[in-house]
Amino acid sequence: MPQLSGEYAPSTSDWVREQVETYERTGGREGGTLRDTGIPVVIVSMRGAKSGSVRKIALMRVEHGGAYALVASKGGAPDNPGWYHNLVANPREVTVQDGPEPFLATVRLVEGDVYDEWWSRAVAVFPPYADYRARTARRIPIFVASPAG
Ligand code: F42
Repeated sequence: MPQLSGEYAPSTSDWVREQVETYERTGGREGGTLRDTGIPVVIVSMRGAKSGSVRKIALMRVEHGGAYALVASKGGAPDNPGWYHNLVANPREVTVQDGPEPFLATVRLVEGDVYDEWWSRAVAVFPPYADYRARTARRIPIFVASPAG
């Protein structure tokens, strides 16, 4: 099972840390949705841009053709989430878990028509993304994660 090497540094957000750990412990049988919304999440592991530690987050599951959009919405906050910087710095040190096993992934930031396509898919899965966009002048970055190799 592909795992990133190094020390795991849990999210400083308790509910996220708990969701990540529940999902990983049960292979997604528990902790697989955003609270009681019934909308599925995925677990993304990465290398910290400053710490070099293994960081893990949960994100809404936006999948198409085996690739996944990682939407750096952070609830429409004015600043990007920390994990945005991790993926920019270490785009090949990423795993995505959508079910029992994680897979090694490579991520790339998308722009233009590709961004618009993935944004539409993301809002279709999780309509609140549209509210987040309306809430901030920040352009919400989207990475696309594809299986490595
Ligand atoms: N967040 C989203 O942005 N989009 C989603 O679709 C989304 C869905 C979702 C579903 C379930 C769930 O439980 C959480 C969900 N979240 C979603 C929240 C997401 O998991 C993250 O918690 C959130 O986006 C904030 O990410 P963050 O990386 O800012 O995490 C904070 C809480 C954090 O852990 N901060 C750490 C700290 O010490 O303050 C540092 C984190 C970090 O990665 N640091 C880097 C390092 O080197 O270790 C350096 C980063 C830098 O700034 O260079």
